[in-house]
Amino acid sequence: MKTILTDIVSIPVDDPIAFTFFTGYMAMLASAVFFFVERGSVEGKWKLSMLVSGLITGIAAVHYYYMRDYYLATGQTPTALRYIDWTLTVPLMCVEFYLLTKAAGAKVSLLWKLILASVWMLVTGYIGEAFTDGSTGHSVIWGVLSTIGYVYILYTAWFGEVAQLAKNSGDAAVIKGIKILGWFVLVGWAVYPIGYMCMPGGWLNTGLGWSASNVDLFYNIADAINKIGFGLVVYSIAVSSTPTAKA
Ligand SMILES: *C/C=C(C)/C=C/C=C(C)/C=C/C1=C(C)CCCC1(C)C
Repeated sequence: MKTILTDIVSIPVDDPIAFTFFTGYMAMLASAVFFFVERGSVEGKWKLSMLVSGLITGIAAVHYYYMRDYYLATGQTPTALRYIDWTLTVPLMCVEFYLLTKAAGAKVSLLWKLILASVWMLVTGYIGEAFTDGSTGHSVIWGVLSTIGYVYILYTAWFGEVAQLAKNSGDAAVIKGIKILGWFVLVGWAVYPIGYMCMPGGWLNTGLGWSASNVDLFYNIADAINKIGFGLVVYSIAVSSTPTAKA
């Protein structure tokens, strides 16, 4: 893909969306470097989890690099790039849940169920956004269908297999870590549907008059919190159960 116009187009100082695209990019890149490097200081069984944290933020950094350009050059929401990024990174977050509970007996079937639910959530959300006719009906139908996938992941993390396995692990760091990740899914992930509802025809757009430009603002803030936050939780679990690691 060709880099679009970064050198020519300037950042308007009063544009918070452009600001979050740039800071989001740098934060993702810095986090990826951090997770890749720190991978070397944790115990062997946590190295794969740390690698996945680095991949999540690294993949996001590359997409932010392009989304930033796209937004500056066109002023439009980079919907396709956004969903390509999520389609790679959200399943990787499911992999984190799987890896953390693997020692307690998590089966590959759990991983597939979570991945399937996340793909469902994202494909329906993409249809809702990319193929909108600007009507509330379209936005609501696809938003509700998407939410089914979200609730499934939420339920699994809080009450389902993931929660059960964490409890069975008997590892205090894992129990606490899964609890915190559950909060990320409940609160941090809930920011995305708020952004979604700002699109033309969305409830917050038609109901409260929130501008469609808020979509990217919510998504950018949520991405930084969730992707980097998830990685840091995994890192703290790894460090607290690695006797020699210095945090
Ligand atoms: C790193 C990216 C993450 C964690 C993305 C998460 C995205 C969601 C939880 C999106 C959820 C949506 C709904 C629950 C309904 C409306 C459509 C979506 C796709 C925005």
